Amino acid sequence: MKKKVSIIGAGNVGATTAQLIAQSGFADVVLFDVVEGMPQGKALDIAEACPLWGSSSIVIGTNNYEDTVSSDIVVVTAGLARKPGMSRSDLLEANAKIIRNVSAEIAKTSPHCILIIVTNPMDVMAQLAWKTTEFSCKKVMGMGGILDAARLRTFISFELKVSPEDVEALVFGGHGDDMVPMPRFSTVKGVSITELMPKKKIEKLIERTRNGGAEIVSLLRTGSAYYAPAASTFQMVKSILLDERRTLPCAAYLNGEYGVKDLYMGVPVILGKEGVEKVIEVRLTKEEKAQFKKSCASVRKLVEKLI
Ligand code: TXD
Repeated sequence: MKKKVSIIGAGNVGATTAQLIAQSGFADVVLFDVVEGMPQGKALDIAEACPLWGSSSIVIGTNNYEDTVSSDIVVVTAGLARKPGMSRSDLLEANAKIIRNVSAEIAKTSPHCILIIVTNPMDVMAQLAWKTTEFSCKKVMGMGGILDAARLRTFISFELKVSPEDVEALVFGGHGDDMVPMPRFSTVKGVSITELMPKKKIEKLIERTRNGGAEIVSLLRTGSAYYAPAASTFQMVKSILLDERRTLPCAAYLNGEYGVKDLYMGVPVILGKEGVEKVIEVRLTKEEKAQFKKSCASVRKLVEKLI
C-alpha cells in the first residue's frame, strides 16, 4: 500500500504540491478544502494526468476530514495569501483561526502523522499547530527556508551565469522580512560566493531574496508565489516519505539549540521518516548571531500575541 499524504487547502500551493506528489507516484493524495467542488475538481484533473505521467497514485478531493484519516503526512496550506503591500505578519489573526481549527481536526483524524505547515506567517503557525495538536515537536515543522534558499540560489545563478543546480545556499531564521541568508554557506560547487562576487553584489542578491515573495506578489497582483513554494514543500515530503535524511532548512522547534528556547525557527535539519531527526547546529559569527537573534525576536513577538 502506498503512503498517504493529505493536503489541507486546495489553493495554488496546495494543488501544485498535490500535482508534484501524484506525478512522482510516491504516495496517494487527498486534497481537502472548505470550498465545495473545488478540491474534487482539481483532484480529478490531477488523477486524469496520472496515466500520462505513468503514476499509480490515487488522488481524491474532499470537504470531509474523514477522507484524510490515518495520513502519514499532512501538509497545511489553508489560509489567506498576501495581497500587494501586505507583509506575512498581516495574515496573523485570520490564519491563526484557520490553523487552530485545522490542527484540531488533524489531531483527531491522523494522530500519528507528520505535519508540515506552509500557511503564513509560517513559523508562528508551525508553533500554533504544534501547541494545538500536542504532537511531538519532531513531527511538526514548517516550510520556508528551502524556498528562501531556492530564491537565493536562483539569483546567484542569474548573476554568475551558472546552472542553478550547482548552486547551494543556506538561509536561517524566520520566513519573514528578518530572514538570515548566509553567504558564507552559499556556494557554487563548494566554492563560497564570498570568493566569487564582491560584497556589494552579494548584498544586492540578499536584498532581492528578502523581498522575493513580495516581488512576485506585486507582479501577480492577485495571490502569491506557488510553483517554487510547492516544489519546496515537495522536497520535504519526499525526504520524509523516502527517508532520505536530507539536510534542509526548515522551521523546527528549538529547545536550547542556538541558545533559543521554546520557539519554531528556520535552521538546517535532517528530515527523515520520523520527521525532524536532528537539528544541525553550526557555529555562527557574531554578526550572523545578531541577525538570527533579531529574527527570533520578531517571530516570538507574534507567537506571544497568539499563544
Ligand atoms: O514559504 C511559505 N511558507 C509560503 C507560504 C509560500 C507561499 C505561500 N505561503 C502561504 O501559504 C500563503 O501566504 C497562504 O497563507 C498559504 C496558501 O497560499 P496559496 O497561494 O495556496 O493561497 P490560496 O490559493 O488562496 O489557497 C488557500 C486555500 C483556499 O483554497 C481556501 O479555500 C483554503 O485555503 N482554506 C481552507 N482550507 C481548509 N480549511 C480551512 N479552514 C480553510 N480556509 C481557507
